[in-house]
Amino acid sequence: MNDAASLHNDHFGDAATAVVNSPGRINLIGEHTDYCGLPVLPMAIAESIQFAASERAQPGLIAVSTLDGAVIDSDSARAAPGWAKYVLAVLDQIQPLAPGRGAQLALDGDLPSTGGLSSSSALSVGCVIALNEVWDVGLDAEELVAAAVRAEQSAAIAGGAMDQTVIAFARPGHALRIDFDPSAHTHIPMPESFVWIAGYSGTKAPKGESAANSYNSFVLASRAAAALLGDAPDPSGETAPQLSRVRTADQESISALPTISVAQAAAISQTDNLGLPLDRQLDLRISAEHVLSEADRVDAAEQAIRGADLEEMGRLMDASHLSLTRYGASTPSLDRLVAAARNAGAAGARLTGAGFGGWAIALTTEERAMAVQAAMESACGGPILVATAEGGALWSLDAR
Ligand code: NG1
Repeated sequence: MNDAASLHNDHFGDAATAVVNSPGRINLIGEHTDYCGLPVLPMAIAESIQFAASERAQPGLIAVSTLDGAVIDSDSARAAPGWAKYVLAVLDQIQPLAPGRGAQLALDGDLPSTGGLSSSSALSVGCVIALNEVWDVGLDAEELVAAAVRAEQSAAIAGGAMDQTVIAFARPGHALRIDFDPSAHTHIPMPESFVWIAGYSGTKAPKGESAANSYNSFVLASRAAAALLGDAPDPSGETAPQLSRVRTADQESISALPTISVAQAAAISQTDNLGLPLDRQLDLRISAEHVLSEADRVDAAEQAIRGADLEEMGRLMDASHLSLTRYGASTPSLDRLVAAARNAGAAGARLTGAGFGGWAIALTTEERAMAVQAAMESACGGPILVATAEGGALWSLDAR
């Protein structure tokens, strides 16, 4: 029995009827592209959050976690901080589909909640799947992911769907290329010669808090850039302009994109200002240059991984990090971590996830792995982990 199942037994006095393992992820390449409808290339990792759940007679949800010993009761915990916010946001999505039903949930895990490894999405996806099982709601895989995305968007930032998708659908030994426009999932075998090291920069990436503005600025800038490059806003306001629809824009038009205020960007894209200060300035040229070049790097990276071309993959990661630094997503400690990995002989290194703190990844070989880990640890103090490609939360259900 895993620790979540034992906790469920101990705390609620009966056995769980649903057990889900929801992993974290590293994104290998394709950063800040998902909310533009452009591809990403992440993989699920071994570090995860486990859920053990069962039905209870009273409506609502009681959740208990070994992570901090907290007990959350949906009747009284609306202002609860941290992980509870995501669990309650999921409840808001699923409870209307199962009116009057109640659930009890125990959580355990070893996934760091420091930003960059997707602990919030591991929570959301695992919780959606657990409630879907316990209440027999009948959501299919795509609907489960969509519910988790909506829950997180309501709890934190106007994010894309990369994290929830890979956490749900990943297969062991494979990275997952995710296309959004049109939607497609491609499982790409990970070469045995590739060793992935992830290191913490020492600074949290609080996207639900201070970094939310930075992230949402990127989202709004990309929408306005797409509108100016020719993707006309939808008059109903239902879908925002997306850079995926102007992927072939010429360099001259991209170079001519202006710097404008949030108020202007919202007007041009005919979308919400995403809670940003109206006079904040957005550089649309830098936005489009990063996003469109990063999408090309995803295509090239898929080929490099398929061909087990470590040097080429490393080169693409270095280029991605440079572009993200210009975009405004990196920090001095992420840059230190990346430089330390490269100096120790990594083929390439880059920040992973939204940035603003959190984690960086390096690609290396078995022979150099120890040296790269040691260098990353001495640059920022750790923790450092060797990231392996694991199965996603839906795979964990099927593998039972
Ligand atoms: P992280 O930093 O792992 O939460 C966020 C978004 C992704 C994606 C990346 C940047 C959420 C839940 N996650 O990832 O969709 O936009 O930033 O590539 O919003």
